[in-house]
Amino acid sequence: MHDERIRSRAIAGKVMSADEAAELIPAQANIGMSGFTGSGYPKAVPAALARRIGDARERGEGFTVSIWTGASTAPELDGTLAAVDGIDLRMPYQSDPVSRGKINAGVIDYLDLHLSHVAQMVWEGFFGHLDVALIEVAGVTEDGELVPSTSIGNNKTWIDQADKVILEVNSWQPAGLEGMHDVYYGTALPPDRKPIQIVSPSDRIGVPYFHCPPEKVVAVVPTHAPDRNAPYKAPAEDSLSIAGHLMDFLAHEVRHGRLPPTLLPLQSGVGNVTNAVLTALDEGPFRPLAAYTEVIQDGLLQLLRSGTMAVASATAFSLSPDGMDDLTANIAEYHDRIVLRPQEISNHPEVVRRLGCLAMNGMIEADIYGNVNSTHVMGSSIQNGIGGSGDFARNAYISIFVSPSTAKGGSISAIVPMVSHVDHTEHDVHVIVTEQGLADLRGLAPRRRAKRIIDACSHPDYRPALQDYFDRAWRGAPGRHTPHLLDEALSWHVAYLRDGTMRPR
Ligand code: 0RQ
Repeated sequence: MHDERIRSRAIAGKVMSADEAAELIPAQANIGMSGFTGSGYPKAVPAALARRIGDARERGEGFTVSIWTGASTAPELDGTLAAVDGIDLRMPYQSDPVSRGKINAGVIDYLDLHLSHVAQMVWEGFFGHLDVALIEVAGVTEDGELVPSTSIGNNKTWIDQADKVILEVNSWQPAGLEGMHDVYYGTALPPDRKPIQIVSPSDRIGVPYFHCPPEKVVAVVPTHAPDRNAPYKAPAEDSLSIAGHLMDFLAHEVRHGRLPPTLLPLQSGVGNVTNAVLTALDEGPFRPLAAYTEVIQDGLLQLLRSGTMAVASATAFSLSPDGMDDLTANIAEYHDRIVLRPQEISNHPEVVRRLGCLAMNGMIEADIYGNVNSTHVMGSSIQNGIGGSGDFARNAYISIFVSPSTAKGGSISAIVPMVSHVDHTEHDVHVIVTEQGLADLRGLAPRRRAKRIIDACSHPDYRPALQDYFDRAWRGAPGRHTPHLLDEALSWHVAYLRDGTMRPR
């Protein structure tokens, strides 16, 4: 099996065990790893490295490493290394419960970055020198070209920048992935940048492989292991209501001539709510659709399967086990309708703006003026990170944020007087949707936005208190453009931390 995947003789000569490969990583190294939304991450060497760090710690010789990726990975990577306190700095996105806990405990430094910015910042040298690239690939060609796996993320940059490259060749990944990727080698720093020549989501501007000088490869570890592939939950009632409101909104925009009947290229965040929206689109009237997005989740694959969607561009898959079985079984049919790109291209602001993407992302909370918090719980604790939401929201044709109107069994309102952290400002947020309804904020000054959001999106249990806050702010604030009572604006969060609920007493 591995002989078929490792077709280069020079590379095949470097096969070794995960433990041997982990020994080649220097203490305190900066390591660029593959992996994006639970796909295409290395499955064996991170755990071997965690064992090595754990053993060294027992001898009193513990060390740490810094982990750079595309986005979130899996327990085998983030979880194992965080559990042995082996991570010094982590960037640019994670969603692992163990590493989240260590970040919030102050053990791991975390840099939460716009995903399209990462490669540029690494070229500029802000994070120091990249010592090792640890990359999962689906295979190596006769010429030593690397066949990317189920995510691309920042792999091209890691391979280019690192002193040495460790490859995991995963024979579990479908061989039919070969040719699906479009790795663009034309990016540069200003003033040498050229336009990104993508005018349609299906455009290919690169090559299907990563180039890597064979002498840079110091180890090759064969694996046969699945991606994280978490199952999606059956859509909850809230998700179905949100999807329904969005479908009505899109139909309204088509009727008013602001969107074509095929809509515009979709971007959708990951999660159960956005997956439910994609499912609703399959039953809707709009077709053929296209996606220019970050992640291909089950809902998007289903749209491609049914023919509702013609083509999808992304940087990674994020599939359930059923979704992965479908991709593997029908990969020949999907092959020419899916393009996986480096994340600085999948999320490129220039392309997102040109194509006019419809961006749909989840949020933690929004305030009555439309500022959105995607990342922090109660002001201080990171949940996941901004990911690509800002790359798309800031540049989208319509920027949409979705969430249930309450969290934690109703004890938290997702609509608050003032957000406890801002990721997307009122200027970047066009539409907010909860199960209660949809607020189209375009063209509305702050006072009218507040009325629209409170009336359409807030939960009835919290609506009177939000209206009361706004009314008193209107009367009592020092200015009436965006009136706030500063000694009260975050009192809902304070109440939750003190009493375990935001509910008015
Ligand atoms: O926590 O599981 O402990 O109960 O947040 O919330 O409702 O399951 O929703 O999975 O869609 O996640 C914003 C986090 C929403 C996500 C966020 C708690 C809630 C639960 C998850 P529990 P839900 P989702 C593409 C684009 C930023 C990155 C992004 C996200 C947990 O969408 O990370 O958009 N977005 N990337 O209980 C306290 C609130 C809360 C709250 C929810 N108001 N207060 N806790 N929660 N609202 C992908 C990439 O870029 C890679």
